[in-house]
Amino acid sequence: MTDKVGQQKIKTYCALCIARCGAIATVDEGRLVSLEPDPTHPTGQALCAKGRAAPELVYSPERLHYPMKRTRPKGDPNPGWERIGWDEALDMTAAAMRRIADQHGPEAVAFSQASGSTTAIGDSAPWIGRLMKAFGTPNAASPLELCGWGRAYATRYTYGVGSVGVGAGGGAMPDIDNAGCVILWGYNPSMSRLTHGTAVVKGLKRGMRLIVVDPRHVGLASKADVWLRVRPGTDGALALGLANLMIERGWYDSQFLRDWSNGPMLVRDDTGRLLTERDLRPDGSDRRYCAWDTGTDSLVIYDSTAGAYKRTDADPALEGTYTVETTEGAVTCRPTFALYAALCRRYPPETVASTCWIEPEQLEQAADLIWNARPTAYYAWSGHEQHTNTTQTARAISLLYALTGSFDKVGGNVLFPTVPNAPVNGEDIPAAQNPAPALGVTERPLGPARWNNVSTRDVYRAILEDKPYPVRGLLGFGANILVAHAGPQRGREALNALDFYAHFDMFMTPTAACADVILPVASPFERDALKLGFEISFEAQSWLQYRTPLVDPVGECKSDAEIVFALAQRLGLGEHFWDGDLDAAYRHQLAPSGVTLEELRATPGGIRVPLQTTYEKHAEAGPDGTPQGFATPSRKIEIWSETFLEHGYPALPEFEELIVGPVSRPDLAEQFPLVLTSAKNALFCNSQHRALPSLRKRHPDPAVELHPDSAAARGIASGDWVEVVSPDGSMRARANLNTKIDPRIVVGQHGWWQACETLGAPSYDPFDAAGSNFNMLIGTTALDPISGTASHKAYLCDVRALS
Ligand SMILES: Nc1nc2c(c(=O)[nH]1)N[C@H]1C(S)=C(S)[C@@H](COP(=O)(O)OP(=O)(O)OC[C@H]3O[C@@H](n4cnc5c(=O)[nH]c(N)nc54)[C@H](O)[C@@H]3O)O[C@H]1N2
Ligand SMILES: Nc1nc2c(c(=O)[nH]1)N[C@H]1C(S)=C(S)[C@@H](COP(=O)(O)OP(=O)(O)OC[C@H]3O[C@@H](n4cnc5c(=O)[nH]c(N)nc54)[C@H](O)[C@@H]3O)O[C@H]1N2
Ligand code: SF4
Ligand SMILES: [Mo]
Repeated sequence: MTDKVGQQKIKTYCALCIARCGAIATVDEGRLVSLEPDPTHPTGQALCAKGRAAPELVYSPERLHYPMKRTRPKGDPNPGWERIGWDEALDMTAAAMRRIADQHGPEAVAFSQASGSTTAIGDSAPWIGRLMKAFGTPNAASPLELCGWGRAYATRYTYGVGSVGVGAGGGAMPDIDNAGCVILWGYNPSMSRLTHGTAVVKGLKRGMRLIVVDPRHVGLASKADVWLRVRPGTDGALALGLANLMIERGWYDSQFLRDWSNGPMLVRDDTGRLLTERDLRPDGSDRRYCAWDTGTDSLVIYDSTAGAYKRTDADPALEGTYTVETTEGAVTCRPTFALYAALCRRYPPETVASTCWIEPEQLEQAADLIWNARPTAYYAWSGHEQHTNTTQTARAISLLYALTGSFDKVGGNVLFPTVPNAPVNGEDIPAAQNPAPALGVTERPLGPARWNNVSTRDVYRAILEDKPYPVRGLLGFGANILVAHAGPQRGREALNALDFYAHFDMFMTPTAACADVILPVASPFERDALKLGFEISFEAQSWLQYRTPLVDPVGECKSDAEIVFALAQRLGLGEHFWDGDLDAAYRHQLAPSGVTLEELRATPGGIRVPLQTTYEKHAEAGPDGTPQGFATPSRKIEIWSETFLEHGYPALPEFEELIVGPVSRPDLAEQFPLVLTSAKNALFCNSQHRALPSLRKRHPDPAVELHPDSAAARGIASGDWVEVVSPDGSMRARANLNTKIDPRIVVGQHGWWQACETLGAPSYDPFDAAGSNFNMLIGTTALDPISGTASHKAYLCDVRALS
C-alpha cells in the first residue's frame, strides 16, 4: 500500500517509452497529480507531453479494472465479458496452457509482447522470457522484424553485437557526449527518445556536427549540418554511395580495417567464396582464410579460431588482384574490401541522385563530415528498419560506419559497460535446452526467429494452417498486434481461431478484444520495477534504480511480473521463480552489483554504481591470449558475410530496390504513383494514448502528410479528409500539407483506433477500409528475405479527395 496521507514528492522515472525520463511525481492523498522532470537524474532533463499526461493515463475512464472472461463465442459482436476473480482467471489460463502443451507440445502456446520501446513491458520482459523458457515455448511474437532488427540484430552480422544497445547495454551506443559528428539515420529522437534528442542538442552547442537522414524535415533536421531527404527505402543505396565517395577519396581508416575487419580476406573470383587453407592443400582447415601480405608479397593465413594471422608482422592488402595456386589450379582472388569498394563504385553521386533523390553536393558534404569530423557516432532506427531490403540496408550502414574506424572509441559507437547483474532470462532452465524450432526459423534461419522472436504472420499461419506445427494458445503481454502489423483481417481470423487466448493490458484494444480472458495490468506508475542502467551515456548506464509504486493500482490491476510469477506457481514452475517471491528475484538479479534492494528502496531517485570505462575492447586479450576481436565467425568486423552467402544471401550489402516501389513495379506505380511511408507521433506511442484528453486535444484526427502540389493536383485542400489507397487496401485521414517533403511521397501515421470519451473523439474500426488503419495499406507478401520484414515504411499509394 502506498502512503495516502498528505502530499508527497517521489523520485521516479517515466517508463511510457524507451527514453525512461528521470522524473519527480507529486502524489496527493494517494492520487498521482503530476510528473515533472528530475534534472538530477541522468535522463531527467525534460519530460514530454505523454509523461506529463501520466495522471490521465492512470485514471483514464477507459482503463480495464477487473479480470474478465468471454461468455459468448469468438466473432460474436457481443463478447459477453463477465467479471471474474484473479484466481479463476489465472487458474483458467494455467489450465489451458497445460492442456494445449499436453496435446500439442509447449510450442503450441505462443507469447506476444509489446515492444519495450513503446511500453513499460521492459519492467517484466526478463520474467516473461523466463516463463517462456521454463514452460518450453520458443515462440515470442514481438514486433522485432519492424523494430530493432536493423539497429540491434542485423548489425550483429557485421560487428557481432547490435549497433545500438538493447535493454541495458548489449550493443554499441553512440557516445554523443564526445562525438565529433552524429548521424541520425531514420531516427527522430526529439519525438521518439527525448533523452537522445536532448543529448544531441547539447552536443551541437559544443560544436558537434550532425547529419540527419529522413524524408521529412522534422526534429533535429533543422539543426543539422546536412539533411539528406532520402527516398523511402533507398537508404542502402545511400550508404553505399557515401562509402563510395569516402573510399574514392581515401577517407577511411585503412589500418583499422586491416587489423579489425575481414576486408583483407581473399575471395576466389571463380567460386565467389572465401579462399581457405583447404583450397591450398587438402588437409588444410576451412576455418583458416587467406590474405595477401604486402610485406612479403605472398599469401598469409588467417586463423579465425585464434583470431590471428600466422605471421604477426603481416601487412595484409585491402586492394589488388592476386593469382593463387590452389588444389584446383591457379585462381585469381581479391580482398573482400576490394569487392566492397567495387560494389560501392556502382553508386556514384549521379546514381545516388536518381535512386535516392539526393543531390551530389549534399552527398559530398555528408561524406566529408562523416570522415573529417570524426569521431563519428550513429543511431539508425525505424526509418531504415521497415522495408523489404532492411537487413542489407542495416549492413550497408554498418559498413559505412566501419570505414570511420570510430567503433568502440571515445565519441564513436561504444560498448558501454553495464552494472554487474545476474542473468535471469532462464537460459539455464532445463526446459529451455531443447525447445522446438521457433516459427519461421526454417524459412528465415538468420532472421528474428533465430532469437525466438517470431512474426505475427508466422503465428497466424501456425494457428490457421498448422504450419509448420499447430499453435493453439496465446498469452498476450500488451502487444496490439492487429493494429501494429500489416494483415489485420487475417490476424483477427487467427486470434479468433485459437483454443485459448489470455491478454494482459491496461486497455481493451482491438487485439485484446479477441481474447478469452483479459487481465487488467497496472500502469508503470502503479507498480515497481528494477532498472539496471539507462543506456544513453556512460553516466546513465551507471544508474541503478528501483521504481517504487507511486500509487495503488486502480481497480484490481496487477503488474505483468505478478501475473508471470502467479502463473508460474500454478504451472508447477515455482522453483524457477523463487517460489513466487519477486523480491527474492530482484535480490538475485542485484547480487553482483553490490547494491542491495533495501538500499535501492531507500533511495527512490536511484544510485550511481561506479563503472569502469574501457575502449577498443576488441583489442583486449581474450581467454586464449589473443585479442578477443569481434563475436563474428571470423572474429573480425565482417565486411564480407560468409554466413549470409551460406544461406543464399549476398555476402556484401547489395542494394535491392523495394519489392513494391516505383522502380521495380512501374505497372503498379501507374495507378499508385506516390511512395508511402509512416512515422511516429510525438503525442502518442504507436497505437496508444488516443484516449488521453490533453494529448488527443492537440491531435484529434489521424493525419497524412503530402506536398501541396500533389494535393492540388488531386483537388485536396489542407485539412480535408482523404482516402489513401494502395494495391492492398485503403484508409482515411486528414490531409496535412507539407512543402518540405518531396512531392512524390506521402507520410501516414499508424495506430489510430481508440476513442477519447472525455472529448467525444471517435474510435476507428481497424478492420474497415473506411477506418484509419494505416497498416491495412501494407501487403504481407512483399518481405525482406532475411528478416521477413513487411514494408511499413515504403510502399506505393495514391491519395484521393473524399467528396
Ligand atoms: N512519441 C513517441 N515516441 C516513441 C514511439 C512512439 O510511437 N511515439 N515509439 C517508440 C518505438 S516502438 C520506436 S521503434 C521508436 C522509433 O523511433 P523513430 O525511429 O524515431 O521512429 P519513426 O518516427 O517511426 O521513424 C523515424 C523517422 O524515419 C523517417 N523515415 C520514414 N521512412 C524512411 C526511410 O525510408 N528512410 C529513412 N532514412 N527515414 C525514414 C520518418 O520520417 C521518421 O521521422 O520510438 C519510440 N518512441
Ligand atoms: N505503419 C507502421 N506500423 C508500425 C510502425 C510504424 O512506424 N509504422 N512501428 C512498428 C513498431 S516500431 C512497433 S514497436 C510496433 C508497436 O506495436 P506494439 O508493440 O503492439 O505497441 P503499441 O501499439 O504501443 O501497443 C502496446 C500495447 O501494450 C499495452 N501496454 C502498455 N504498457 C503495458 C505494460 O506495461 N504491460 C502490458 N501488459 N501492456 C502494456 C498498451 O495498452 C497497448 O495495448 O508497431 C509497429 N507498426
Ligand atoms: S519521452 Fe515522454 S513518454 Fe517517453 S519516457 Fe520521457 S516523458 Fe515518458
Ligand atoms: Mo518500435
